[in-house]
Amino acid sequence: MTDETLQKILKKNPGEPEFHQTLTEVYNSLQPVFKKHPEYAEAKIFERMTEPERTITFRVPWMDDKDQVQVNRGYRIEFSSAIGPYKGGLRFHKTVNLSILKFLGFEQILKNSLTGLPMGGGKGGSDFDPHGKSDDEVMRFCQSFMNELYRHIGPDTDVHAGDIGVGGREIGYMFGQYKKLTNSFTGVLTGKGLTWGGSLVRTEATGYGLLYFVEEMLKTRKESMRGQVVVSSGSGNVSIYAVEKCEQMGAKVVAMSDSGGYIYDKEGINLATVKHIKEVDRGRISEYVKSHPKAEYHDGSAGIWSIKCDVALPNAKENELDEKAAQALVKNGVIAVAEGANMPSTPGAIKVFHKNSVLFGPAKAANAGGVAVSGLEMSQNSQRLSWTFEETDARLKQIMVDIHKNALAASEQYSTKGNLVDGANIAGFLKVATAMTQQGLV
Ligand code: NDP
Ligand code: 2IT
Repeated sequence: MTDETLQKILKKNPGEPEFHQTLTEVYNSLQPVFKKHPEYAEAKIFERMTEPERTITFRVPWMDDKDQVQVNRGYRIEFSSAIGPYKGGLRFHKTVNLSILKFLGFEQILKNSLTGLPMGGGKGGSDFDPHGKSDDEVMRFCQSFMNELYRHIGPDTDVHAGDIGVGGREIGYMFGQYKKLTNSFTGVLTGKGLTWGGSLVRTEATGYGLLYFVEEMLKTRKESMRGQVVVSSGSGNVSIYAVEKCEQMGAKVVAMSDSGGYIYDKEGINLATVKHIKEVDRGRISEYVKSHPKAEYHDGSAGIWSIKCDVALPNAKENELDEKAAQALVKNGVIAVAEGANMPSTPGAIKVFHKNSVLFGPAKAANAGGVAVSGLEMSQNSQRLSWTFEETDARLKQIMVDIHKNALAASEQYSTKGNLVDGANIAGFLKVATAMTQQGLV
C-alpha cells in the first residue's frame, strides 16, 4: 500500500500525536503483509481497522469533599469487535485525551488478538486525577462515571478493566454502581475482588507475564533472568509484580520510579517496602530512603535509564524512554528491554535497540499477560467457577510462550527474524483481518 493511505488516515485524525505514532509503526510493519495479501488493501482493512467502531464521550459531574462541584470528561473508545466483545482498560490520569485513548485502543486490538482469546479492542477513561483524592471522592467519581457508561457496556458487548489510576478499589466502586443500575451481577469488569468474581493472578498478571515473555526472549540467546541486574520504571501495578517475578527468577532489581523521581538501591530493592508505600499508603517512592538510608533518591523519573543494568523494563507510561535514554542503556551493556507499559519507547529508542541487537519485547506482546488473565476471568465468570492460582498462572505462562513463538515466527516469515515489533504487529493483524474479511462489510 502506498504511503498516501497512511497520510490520509493521519490527516483524518489531526492533533493526535500518540495515535499517529502507533498508526505509523503498525503501518510500516504491515507492508510485507499488504504485498502478499492485496485483498486486504482492496477491502480497505487497514482504513477500517483504524477507525473506531464507536467513540463515546460524556460529562462526569461529581461533588468533592468541600461540597464543590467538579466536572470531568469520560471516554470509551469501542475500537474493534472483530474477534470478540470490546475489551480493554480504563485510565484515570490528568493527561487522558482522545489521542491517548485511541492509541491505547488501537494497540489493544492487536494485543488482544495475540493472546489467542476471543476479545476485541477498546479503551476508556477520564482526565480525573486520583492523586490526593479521598476514598469518598474516588467513589463518587466512579459512581458518576458509571451512571453514563453502564448503558453502553455489558459482558457480551464491552468489558472494562484497570490501567493507570484504576485498580481494585476503582473497579469495585464501578462494579457496585453497574450492579445497582442494571440489577444484574455479571462479568462486565475484570480485575474484580476475589470474593465476587475476580480471578486469581489478575493482580500479578501483567508483571508476571512480562517476565515469562522476557525469559523466552533470553532463551533465544541461551540466557536467563538468573543473576541479571534489572531496572523497572514506575511503581504501580505492572512494575511491582514485574519486580516480584524478577526476584522469584533470581534477578536483582536495583531501581524503580514514580512520576516524581527514582530510587536506586544497589543491594536490591526491598519490594515489601515499595508495596507498603504504594499499595497501602498510596505514597511517594521518595519515602523509600527513609527506611533504607543506603539507597538513593533522585528527582526526575527519566534519570532511571542512566543506571547500569542488563535488563530494562519500562513499566510506567508512553514515551518515557527516548533515544538518548536508549543510547545510555546500550552504552551500559543492556541485553534486553521489554515493555510492561504501553508504547513507553519512542520510535528513536526502538531504532537504537534494534541497531545494537538488543533483545526488544514490544508492549503489545510483552504486556499482554494482563488482558490475557482478564480473558481468563471472563471465562471463569461464564463458567461460574474459579480456577486455582497454579492453574491460572500456568495458563498465563503458556499464553506468553505462545505469543513469543508466534511473533518470532511472523518476524521470520515477513520481516527480519527477531524483530518482534514487526512480528507482533503482523501476527496480531492477520487474525483480525481474517475475521473482518469473513464477516463482510460491517
Ligand atoms: P498504576 O497507576 O498502577 O501505576 C503507574 C505508575 O507509573 C505509578 O507509579 C506512576 O507514578 C508511574 N508514572 C506515571 N508517569 C510516570 C512517568 N512519567 N515516569 C515514571 N513513572 C511514572 O498503572 P499500571 O502499573 O497499571 O500501568 C503502568 C503502564 O502499564 C501503563 O502504560 C499501562 O497502560 C500499562 N499496562 C497496564 C496493564 C494493567 O493490567 N494494569 C496491562 C498492560 C499494560 P505516580 O503515582 O507518580 O503517577
Ligand atoms: O493495556 C492493557 O492491556 C490493560 N490495561 C489491561 C486491559 C484489560 O482488559 O485487562
